[in-house]
Parts: sequence; structure tokens; C-alpha cells
Amino acid sequence: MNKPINPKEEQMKQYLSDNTGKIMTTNDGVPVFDNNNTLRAGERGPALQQDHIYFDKMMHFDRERIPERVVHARGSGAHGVFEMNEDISQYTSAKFLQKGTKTPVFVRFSTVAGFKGSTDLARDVRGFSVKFYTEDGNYDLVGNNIPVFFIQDAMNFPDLIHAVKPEPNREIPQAASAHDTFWDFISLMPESAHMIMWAMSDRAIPRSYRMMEGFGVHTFKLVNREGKGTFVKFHWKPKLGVHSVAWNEAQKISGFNSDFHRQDLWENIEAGNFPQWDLGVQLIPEEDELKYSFDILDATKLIPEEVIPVQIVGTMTLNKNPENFFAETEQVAFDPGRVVPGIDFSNDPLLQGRILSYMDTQNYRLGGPNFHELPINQSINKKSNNQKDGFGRMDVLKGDVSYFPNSKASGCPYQAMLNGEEGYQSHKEPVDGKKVRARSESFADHFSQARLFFRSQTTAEQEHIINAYTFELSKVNDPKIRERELAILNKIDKELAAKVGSNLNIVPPTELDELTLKFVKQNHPNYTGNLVNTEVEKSEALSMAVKPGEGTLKTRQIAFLVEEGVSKASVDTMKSAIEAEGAKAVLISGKPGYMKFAEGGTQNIEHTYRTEASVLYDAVYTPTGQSVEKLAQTPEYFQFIQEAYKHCKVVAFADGAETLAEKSHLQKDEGVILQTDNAGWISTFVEKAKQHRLWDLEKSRNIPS
Ligand code: HDE
Repeated sequence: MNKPINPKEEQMKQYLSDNTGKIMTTNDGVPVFDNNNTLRAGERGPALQQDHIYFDKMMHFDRERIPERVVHARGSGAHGVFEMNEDISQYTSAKFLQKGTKTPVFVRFSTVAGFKGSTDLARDVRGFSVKFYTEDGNYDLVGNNIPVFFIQDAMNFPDLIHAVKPEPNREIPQAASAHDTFWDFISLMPESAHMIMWAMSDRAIPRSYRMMEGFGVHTFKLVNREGKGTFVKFHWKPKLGVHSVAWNEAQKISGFNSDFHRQDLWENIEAGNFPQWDLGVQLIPEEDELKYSFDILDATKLIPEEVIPVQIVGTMTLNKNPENFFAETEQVAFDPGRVVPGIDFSNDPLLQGRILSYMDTQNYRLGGPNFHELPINQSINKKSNNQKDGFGRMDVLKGDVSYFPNSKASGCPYQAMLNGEEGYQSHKEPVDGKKVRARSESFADHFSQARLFFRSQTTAEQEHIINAYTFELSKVNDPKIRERELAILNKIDKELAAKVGSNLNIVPPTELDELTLKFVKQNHPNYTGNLVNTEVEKSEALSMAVKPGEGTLKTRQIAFLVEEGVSKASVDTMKSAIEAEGAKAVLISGKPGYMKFAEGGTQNIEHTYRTEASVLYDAVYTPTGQSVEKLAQTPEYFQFIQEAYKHCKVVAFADGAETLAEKSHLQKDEGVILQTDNAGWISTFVEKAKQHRLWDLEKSRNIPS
């Protein structure tokens, strides 16, 4: 079958360049005779100022960097397509949201706090930005992998970011929230309590970009042909499920492979394992705007899926890696202010603030107002207007007219309204109010949804949250800050506060700190800190725990620990079983190069203990053979097994290799699969590994290693 034409891909093609078979030239096309030597007065003499070839090269090199994004500097992108599968035309006239429409997209995932070269596995929110190249121009859904945000008003954003970024005097720590300034700010801003609970959960350390949910976060508006508005929340649901790693794993992955997420995304797309997400919407009729225990304009709140179900309406597939990281992933300019007919903003004060910031930052970062002409940012619906000039202008507009109205160009480009055509029209929402700098009273509850989130987690997930607070606050040096945060936790859940408090040797205060209250009361003079009744007490959708029958082994990496003399049959039986489930077997040994099988024949080993660690794999298998004896003498083998076990992974041992399980001091449990135990051991291994991690075993697996 022919690949369907992707208009964005076609557009990008004209910009692709390739140096194969070409003579080297300067940027002006002058052929370069010698690319090794600067022009000198004599072989041992001084350089000459007339060396235009050298200056051409060095002038460009000296300007190769552009300012990194002030937040979300570290990221990875991919091209894809969004297909709308359901009919929601009664709510929106947006062309790309009409059933059957296919729209090219470019997606960029990112961390927030770290610099461009920081580790992928930092504890952090992940950005989830989608640029839809629609028939009606570009629509950017610039969201996160967490459905709420730290603050309610854009005015606080620079302060939040200054607090989380490295401290200004010594520029430490990199890509980490575990330091005084961040928690100082957070403990004085109880409105961050809900978001912080998510950030302390495993959502902030995903297994893969491909296994994260995405959220538009704010409430937006859909607008239909008749001009009627409906509030909407956007959700991306990954087909591979939502999964995370353990914090101890994350820290080690950062050392072994700080490009873990970037590489995982790239390699899977190259291998044809195209990641997919379903687009879901929660629709809220305008009449219901004020119906809930929270304000739908408050970005620190979510709408539980049990209250308004998420309707799945379309699917996004990422199917192509960028050709060039800088030209595409670095230069892509997202902007929540880019909306298309059929979509409008809500009055969420955080969203309203974002509309200015992104355009402004792109102008600075990409060097002027023509960043929309960069290939990755160009709309497929070609622009036509009277804007002209500016840095880096690329199009060459013909003629003498660049104003409107005009008669000389027959009034072109014309406005849609003059010709009875549809253009972008804002939702005609009535607005009437005094000019104020004030926070709505309906934004005053800060803790109820934080409690809802905590109480919706499984015991193992709650344990991880408790440990994360403990870790972060242990890195805070000022005891007052720790105590202030404990007072907030105590408002949310007494047990949570008691456990974190006991880990930190603090008795959680029963009331909010005086300084915190002073700040809160600036916005809400009658603030009590009392919780409200949330619509539901628990929301299953907020937990990441894999439900029975839900898991998959697709695209997972399984480590096979082998040595010379390993049984090929023992390797192959397991290999074909996991490959049938879409997983990949990676053979790891003490040394690289050709390794002999017991049955004869060799295999090239590309991965060794020097470069690999268990934290880079999802499950571990030890095949049988003469290799078992060698493994028993290999300390790196035991470290690998024990670490995988501690991180609640499934480990399997073929007949004859079970002695290695004993020597590793593993306690036998449902995640330790021995061939000697049962005939169906391979399918048990596969089924258990599909659950991702066996977090419930974490306490019993706490062996010394
Ligand atoms: Fe951003 N944010 N943000 N943000 N944000 C940026 O834009 C900003 C917020 C998000 O992959 C910047 O191009 C303000 C919420 C993502 O290129 C900047 C406020 C959410 C990305 C900016 C917020 C986000 C950014 C930095 C408070 C989730 C990466 C560079 C009002 C819904 C986009 C840039 C990419 C990037 C400002 C809050 C998500 C400075 C002022 C809430 C995914 O413009």
C-alpha cells in the first residue's frame, strides 16, 4: 500500500539538503580549495586578515547556539499524524476535529527545570507539546504529563521558575527541585499543594515518553458553527499504558544513560514501534461552569474522570524522527496562543498569561518576528498578509502593495468576512467587570484535590510519594522550610504528614505557618484552610497501577545475562516467547565480541556490564549452560540481578541457573520465576513482566546488596 501523502512532510522535503557528492563551498557558494589551513604570510608566518574563507567558517561557528528555552530546555521531538475518529461537530467547527480528518503533527516532550544538556530522568514535570498543522493554520496544544499546575496566576510564574532553577549564587543544583529555594517558595504557596503531590509521585519519573499521559491542563473552549461554546479539557492516553521507574532507578539511569528517554523515543520510531496516544475530551456545558466544588478556570484543579468521563475521539501516531535536531526540535516554536477556528481560550488566568509569554519568548529565542517562516514552524495553509521585513525574512513578496485596504492589489489579501468566508472568530462570551488585581474566592481551596490524589493511590504508590517528600525535604537545609511544608501536608492527610515527619524527625505542626498564612491571606482574606467535599473520594484514573489484563510487553527491553558456553536453545526459547509479545532481548556479557554457544556457533555481543546496568531494562533472564559457572564468579552479574530484584522487576532463571537465584540472596516470590518450578514458567514470566513492575513486593524485596 502506498504511504498516504503527508502535506507537512512534503513541505519539509523542499528544505532537506544533502552534501553527498558535492564540492565544499563557502556560504556564498565559493568552492573551497583547502579546508585545513588558514591563510598565512609564509608557512611559519602570521595569519592574514583577508582570509575570507576562514572568516566565513568561523563567523558561522561563533553563532551556532541560540538561547536555550528558559524552561523546558531539555527535550526531544518527533513527527506524526493525528486522526480524528469520532464526530464532535456539534461542539466544534475546528476542521482538524472533524471525523476522518488526518492532520500532520510535530510533538516535543521535555523536562522543565534542567538545562539543555541535563538528564532525562530528573524528578520533574514533563512537557507534552503538540503542533497540529491544520488546514486552518497551526494549532498548538502545549501541555504537560500532569493535569494541574503549581500556581493559579501567571504573575507568579517567573518566581516559581527562579525558585526551582539552580540557585543564582552558585548555580547548583542542576535539574532538581530538592533544594532550599524551591521548597521555600512551595511552602509559602499552598496553592501548589496539589501539583506538588503529583510531582512527588512516580508521574515525575516516567519509564518512557511513550508511556506518559498528556494533558492540556487548562480548560479551553470548543466553539461550534453556530457560535455556541462548550468548555473542554484535553487528555492524551498512551496505548502502551502509563508507567514510571523507581526513584532509585531514575538516579542511576541518569548516570548510565542521561539520554534514556531521548534514545528510547528515537530508537522505537526507527524500529517502527510507532508510539500512539488517544485524544480524549472532557466536555463541560457552559451552563455547568459554576457547578463544581472547584473552579474550572483554576489550573490547580482537575475534573475527576468519574465526574466527567473522558471521551476518546482520535488517535495520534508518531512515525518519523526529525532529520535534524536543531532545525526541527530546537527551532520549533510552540505557543498556546495559536488557536484555530473552532477553539478558543477560557479565562483561566494562567492560560491568559501564557498567551503573551510564548510569542514573546520565541521572538527573543529565535531572533525576531519571522520565526514562523522556519520550515518546522510553517503552516501548511500558507500565510498571506501585509507584514513585511524583520530579521531573517525568507519569503520574497512580489509587488508594491503591503497595506490594507488597498485598491492597487484589488483589496488582496482580503478579509474572510468581506467574502462571506469563515475566518477565526472569538467566542462571543459576555464580559463585564471592574479592572482588578484579585484572586477569585472560588480559587481558595488548595488541599482537597491534593488529598483526593493521595487517597486515590495504591499503598505502594503512596509509599513512593512519602519517600519522595522525604528525599526532597532531606536535601533542604533550613529546618523552618521543612516544618512549613509539613504543616501543609498535615492539612492534606495526617498519615502522610506523620510518616514524612517521622522520617525527618519533625512533629508535623497542626496549623499553617504564620508567614504562609500571611501570603495566602493577601489573596483570600477569609482563608481558613478548611477542605471542601470533593465530588468523589477516590478516583481510580489518578493511579498508575496496572489493572489485571491491562499490561503489555510491547517494546520492552529484556536483559539476557550470558557468558561463553550458554545454551543457545535456552536463549532462543525465551527470546521467541518475548519477541512474540513485541519485546526485545538484549544479550549482556562480561566482554564484547563473539561469544560461543554450548551447541556451537557464535553471537556478537554488543552490550557488557561496563556500559549496561539493570536499571536500563524491564526484566531479566538467566539462561542455562556452562555460562552458569562463569556467572557465579562474576560480581557484576549479582549486582545486576539484585538491583533488578530490588526495583521490583521480574527475574527468570532457566533450569540449572536457579542456583544463581539462591546465590543472589533472592527471596522466592511471584516475580522470581524458576524453570524448575513449573512447566508454564515462560508464560508466567511474560504475564508478570507485562505488569511493568511488581511494586507491592517492594518491602519484602528489601534485601542487602
Ligand atoms: Fe510554559 N513556557 N509557561 N507551561 N511550557 C514555555 O516557551 C510559561 C505552563 C510548557 O516543547 C516557554 O518556548 C508561562 C503550563 C511546555 O518547546 C515560556 C506560564 C504548562 C513548554 C513559557 C507557563 C506549560 C513550555 C519557554 C505561566 C502546561 C515547552 C520556552 C503562565 C499546560 C514547549 C518556550 C516546547 C515552555 C511560559 C506555564 C507547558 C517561557 C508564563 C501551565 C510543554 O514561554
